[in-house]
Amino acid sequence: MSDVAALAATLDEAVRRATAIPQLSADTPLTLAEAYAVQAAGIGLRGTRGDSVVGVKLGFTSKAKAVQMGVSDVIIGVLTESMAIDDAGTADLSRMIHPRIEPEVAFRLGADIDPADDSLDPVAAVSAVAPALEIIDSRYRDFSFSLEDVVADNTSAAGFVIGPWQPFPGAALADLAVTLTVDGAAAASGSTTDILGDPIQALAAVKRMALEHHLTLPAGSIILAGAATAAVPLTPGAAIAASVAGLGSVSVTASGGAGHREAGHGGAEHG
Ligand code: OOG
Ligand code: MG
Repeated sequence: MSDVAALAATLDEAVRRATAIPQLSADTPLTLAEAYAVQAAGIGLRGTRGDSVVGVKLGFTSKAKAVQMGVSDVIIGVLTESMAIDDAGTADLSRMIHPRIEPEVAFRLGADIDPADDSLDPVAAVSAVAPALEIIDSRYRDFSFSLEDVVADNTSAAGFVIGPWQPFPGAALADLAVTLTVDGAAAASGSTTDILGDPIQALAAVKRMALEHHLTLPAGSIILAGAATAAVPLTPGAAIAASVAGLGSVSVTASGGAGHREAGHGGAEHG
């Protein structure tokens, strides 16, 4: 049996020091249930510093992401207030190790979702939808991990930016072109179909996984449906924008930060 609290503390320190650590699974075999317990304990540590939960995120809902990371099951993580960055704002890279950025679709809940309520359609609880950017920053060296490692590490969550909220059409959001630009040049492109066939499918997945992993989904929660493309490295000074056809666009600029600390690698890691 692994020591959940100690593993959560190790990951939490890696976040606070912005320094990469070896994969937990290298010394401590973890079950998926233990990995989610480590994730929850880590969110608890953030809570003791005054941070609060504002939503959830899915990972590996697109094939491009699963292929990029070599991991294919859908996973869920927790978004906290300290991760939020204003649209057109600045991401502070000095607090990150080897950040990457990816274009997503976000939902906002207008009503509570009780994950245990079988008769509740989670789509009916959504009030708004927006284009979004997620910044991921694995706490593991070389951004490499097993499924259990990345779950324990709160699915690499490090920051998110939500574009202008649009009223939720209540129906399909498939087949909308998604583009990611870095300093105005195309860096990745895809379609909302790449997110589970349609990002609204993320809502049922979130409800199911929230029940399984003891997460709550109160009104006001933000849900990130997962990246539509592979992630690209986020480098100091870069200006990033994502657009989702019909939903609008969202942007962020990266500060010139010291970041990029890869313990034991003797220097910077690029991408
Ligand atoms: C894990 C997070 C994956 C997504 O949108 O698929 C994710 C990672 O790639 O480090 O956020
Ligand atoms: Mg993501």
